[in-house]
Amino acid sequence: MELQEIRKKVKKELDKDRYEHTKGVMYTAACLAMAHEGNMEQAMLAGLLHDCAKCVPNDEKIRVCEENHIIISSVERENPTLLHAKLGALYASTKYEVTDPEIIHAIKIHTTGEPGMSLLDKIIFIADYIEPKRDKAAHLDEIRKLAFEDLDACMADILYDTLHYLNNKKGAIDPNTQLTYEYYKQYEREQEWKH
Ligand code: DGI
Ligand code: FE
Ligand code: FE
Repeated sequence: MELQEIRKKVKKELDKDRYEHTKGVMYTAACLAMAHEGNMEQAMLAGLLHDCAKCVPNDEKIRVCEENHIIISSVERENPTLLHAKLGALYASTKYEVTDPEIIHAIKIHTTGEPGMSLLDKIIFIADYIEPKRDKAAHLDEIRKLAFEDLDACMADILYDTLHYLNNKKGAIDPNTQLTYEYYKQYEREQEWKH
C-alpha cells in the first residue's frame, strides 16, 4: 500500500486527537531520522502506524491477541491498553501489508521499549514522547533537545521519567519498561531533576 492510502485508512481507525498525534509522530520520526542518519521513509511509515490499534476497545484487544496467539503478560492483562503496541504490529502486517520486519518490530515495542533497541526502534519510541502535541510530560524541553543530540541518553531520560510517573500514579510497571531503563541508564544525563 502507498503511504497516502495507509494515511487515509489509519485516519478512519483513530479518533481526531489520536490521528493528530500520529501525524506528529510521523513527522517527528522523519526529523529524527534526518538528524541521526536513519531511513526517513521507514521512520515515517513506522510513525504513521505505531498507534494504529490504539482505538480498538480493550476487550477486543485481548480477544484478537488471543486469536492470533500473541502472548499476553500478566501486566498486559491488567492494563490491556499496553497491548495496542503488539496488536498494532500485527495490524501493520495484516491490515496495512507492511512487510519490513524492522517497522513491525519498532511498532511492537514502542510503548515499553526493550534492551538493545535498533535506530528505528529508538526513533519511534522517542518521537512518540516528544511530538509537538505532547504537553503533559515533565522536562519536555530538555528531552526534546537531547533527542537530536544523543538517542541513548534520551532513552534513559524518558524511561527515568516514565518510571517515576508510573510509580506516582501506582501504575503497574511492565518488566520491559524496567529492563529497558536498566539497559539505557548507563547513558543517563546528569540532570538536576535526578538529584
Ligand atoms: O500510545 P501513546 O499514548 O501515544 O504512547 P505509548 O504507547 O508510549 O503509551 C503511553 C502510556 O503507556 C503512558 O501512559 C505510560 C504507559 N506505559 C509505559 N510503560 C508502562 C506503561 N504503563 C504501564 N502500566 N506499565 C508500563 O510499564
Ligand atoms: Fe502507543
Ligand atoms: Fe503514540
